[in-house]
Amino acid sequence: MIRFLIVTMALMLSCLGVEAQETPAQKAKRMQWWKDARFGMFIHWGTYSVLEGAWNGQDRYGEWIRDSARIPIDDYNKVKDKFNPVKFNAKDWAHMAKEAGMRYVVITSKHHEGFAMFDSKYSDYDIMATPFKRDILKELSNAVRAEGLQMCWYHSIMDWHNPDYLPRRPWENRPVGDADMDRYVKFLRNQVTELLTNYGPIGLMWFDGEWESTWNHAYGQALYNLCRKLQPNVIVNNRVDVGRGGMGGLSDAGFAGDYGTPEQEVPATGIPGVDWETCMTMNDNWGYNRVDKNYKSTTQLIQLLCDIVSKGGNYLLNIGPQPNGEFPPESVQRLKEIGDWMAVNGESIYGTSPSSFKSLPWGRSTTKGNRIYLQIFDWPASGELVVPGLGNSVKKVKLLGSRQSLRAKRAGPDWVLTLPKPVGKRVPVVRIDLAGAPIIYDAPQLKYVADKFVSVAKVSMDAKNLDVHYTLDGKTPTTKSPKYTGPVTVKSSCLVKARSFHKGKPVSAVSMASFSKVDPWPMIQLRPGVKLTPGVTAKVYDGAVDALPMFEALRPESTQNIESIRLIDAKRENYSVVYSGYLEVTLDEAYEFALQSDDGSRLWIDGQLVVDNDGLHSSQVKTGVAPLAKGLHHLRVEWFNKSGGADLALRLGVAGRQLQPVAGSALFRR
Ligand code: H79
Repeated sequence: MIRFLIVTMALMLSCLGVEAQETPAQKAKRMQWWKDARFGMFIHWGTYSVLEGAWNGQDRYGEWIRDSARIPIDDYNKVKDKFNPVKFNAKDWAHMAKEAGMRYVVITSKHHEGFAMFDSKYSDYDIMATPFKRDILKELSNAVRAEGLQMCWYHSIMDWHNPDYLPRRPWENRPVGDADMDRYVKFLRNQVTELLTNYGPIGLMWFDGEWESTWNHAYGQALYNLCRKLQPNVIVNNRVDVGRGGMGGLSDAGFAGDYGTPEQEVPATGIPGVDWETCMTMNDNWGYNRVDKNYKSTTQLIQLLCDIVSKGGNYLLNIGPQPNGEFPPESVQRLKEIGDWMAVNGESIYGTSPSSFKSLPWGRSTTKGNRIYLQIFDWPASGELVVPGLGNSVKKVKLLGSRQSLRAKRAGPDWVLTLPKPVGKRVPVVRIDLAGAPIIYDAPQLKYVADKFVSVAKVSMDAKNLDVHYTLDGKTPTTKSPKYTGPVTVKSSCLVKARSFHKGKPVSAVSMASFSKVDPWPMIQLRPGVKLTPGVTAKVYDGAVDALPMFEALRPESTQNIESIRLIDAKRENYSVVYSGYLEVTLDEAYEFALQSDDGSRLWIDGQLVVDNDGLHSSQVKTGVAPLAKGLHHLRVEWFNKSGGADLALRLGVAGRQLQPVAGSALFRR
């Protein structure tokens, strides 16, 4: 059987603000302090911290303890009576953030448990109801501002305390009673108003817990607007609205929110024009857990900061303070060590633009005007550091924290720097002053939908401002090879090679991709007499799952006929559907399929997996390609919804051309 390469790629999602009143230049100005800051402190502190991650003999819980340990509300309500952090000193915290090189502090004004860490007149479940009775947010905002940093709030939309909030946790037998989500939203807006009125200028609002089914775009847009109305310069993250696609954290266009929020992960590459901030724990929990000693090393944390900033993102690094009001000693030590590094190397972080290089084998890079910074993760044993494909002349090279200039010599398209003996520091940084803005000799980027084709494949080649020459016969491109002017059509199996040239000289590595012409999967021959009717069959299965189950082992609750691949019930939770039938295609071609779903889904054609979009996530598109002969093919789409929003759509087109929704007229069932 032909093994067919499946090309799946997450659709590029852009995260654009939707405020029509604001021009891109005005938004850029509002975002400027945050873009320059690059590094912030997250603080998860609340009633859960008192429990230190332990309940009923289990000690692996974090800030989700009320839910994960299934603590009844009456028991959990008593936890706040033990909140008495006598060693809390806002000035110490603010000073540690400042000394670590952080430029903003985001603290939980309210986490999912619903407890307000401030004096709220709209709730008795607040700091004034604890033995501590001090407005922590007031003390912290004053101290943070005194250090010259921006004070910011994390505020959970999801609320496990307020009786009006819906849904209840699935395991709870707390009656719904006369719960009223609209009334909850009023309460939420009242608290947000307090936070943006009583505590001076706030840098940003970090919402979370927006993924439950009760939150929607109208609420999200209105909450965003409220924040901007109360403080026109405030920045609001994208979790205010429902446009986020999974933990990757970026939003689709048309949703409110100023930036994307990848959680515990760093995007593979930067995304030009999209602002984002990776939030991350130092160990395995956001809230304090007394047995969690799985801390990342200081070097790892610095490398993560460099990686994120080199891709154009911000790093929001979390602390889970102890019940006594002190940061865990492991965190204090890491903050101090990061601060020592930032004091010397911070200029390679603050106010920088992303790396000019696509990738560097030994570390990361950032850019500032005519300067590039090189953050060295792997010190070369030879003492010679190759800076690949750098076209400029070099004016000056310096290791930050030392006075001496370093030697640089040109080696073809590269520069080679002579480093001093290993300096034994964490992540040394080299600064290069160039004669002009960086010119990088990148190998051409080859773009195509699939490397297996039926009739032709189209390849585009991009090397920014450099010339590209290419070959289709496996030879290394020279200036005599064809020059790239537009998409190249490949008609038979071959190896494509391309290289960038500058002023008639090869200046980059050779990029390559091999393409194969394949036989399309044969059409299905129906036995004589078999009659087809339009539409597909949908088998519906009840039950909560986190990923697509083995449907063969399950019994459907019902089987229905439906005219196309679409949602059967947008409101229902905890169910799965398998759609099956035949798809008719009109050409012998490689077809591209785009499967969009919330939560997970998969597409099978003729028994082969073509698109895998499984897992718990909000609406997300994945694509795949299948070579199909003209005629009928078996089609099967599996889909499930756990909770929250629901979505399903299938689009199709000849690979490389525009995709269209799969029409009911192309679908058949027996
Ligand atoms: O406050 C910390 C965590 O307690 C909180 N966010 C950080 C900053 C957090 N809450 N939940 N989670 C993290 C994980 C939740 C994941 C999921 Fe979903 C919610 C999986 C399915 C629904 C978000 C939406 C990710 C995929 C879809």
